[in-house]
Amino acid sequence: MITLYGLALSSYTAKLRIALCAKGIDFVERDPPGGYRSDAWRAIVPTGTLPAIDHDGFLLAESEAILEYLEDCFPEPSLLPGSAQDRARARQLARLHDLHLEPRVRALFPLVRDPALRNTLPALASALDERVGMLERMTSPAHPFLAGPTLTLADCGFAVSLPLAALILKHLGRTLELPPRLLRWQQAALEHPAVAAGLAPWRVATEAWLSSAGVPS
Ligand SMILES: N[C@@H](CCC(=O)N[C@@H](CS)C(=O)NCC(=O)O)C(=O)O
Repeated sequence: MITLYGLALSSYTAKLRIALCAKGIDFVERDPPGGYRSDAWRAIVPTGTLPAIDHDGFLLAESEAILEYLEDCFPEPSLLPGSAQDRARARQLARLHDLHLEPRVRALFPLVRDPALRNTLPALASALDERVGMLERMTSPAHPFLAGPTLTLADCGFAVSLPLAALILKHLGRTLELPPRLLRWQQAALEHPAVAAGLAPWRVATEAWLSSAGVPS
């Protein structure tokens, strides 16, 4: 049995939930024991981050390590393409998400609650646009998904972070402009049943977070 420790509002939990749904793996979802960022949770997972999984007593954190572990334990359906080159490219894109794009989305979080920081929005939005442009250039026009004709682990993080960026920017009165290949990708990704299921609790929690922050002045 797999327990997914995470929270509805957590982007990386949603990334992993999408992968679990895509692989058709049965799982139960629980809040982290003791709560987010608690000492009790850090005693279980030293990084204190979400998500983590418990697979029959084996505990693992870090979403990429978890995705690779799930791929090893539950190879079908695979979330990696067939050739060594294509698999490497999928992993490269997944790292691009975690290391280069998601932090630029996360940098917008403080602006949601603190109007005093809104003067930093143009610089933060253009830093994000730069990373979106990088992703567009790394995406093939030949396929609807980022690393091939089907959903792979390369898609799971972006399928959360790009809609999140769009929602936050909209809340702050701006629009996330996606270039053509990413627009086509977004449509394919959001229509994928695993993405829809994986994002459902995250979307409710994110919309509640943004509306509780009030309308920015
Ligand atoms: N590299 C980690 C990042 C996970 C992460 O940053 N999760 C956020 C929630 S979405 C978190 O736990 N933040 C709390 C913290 O960093 O203390 C992964 O891929 O799992």
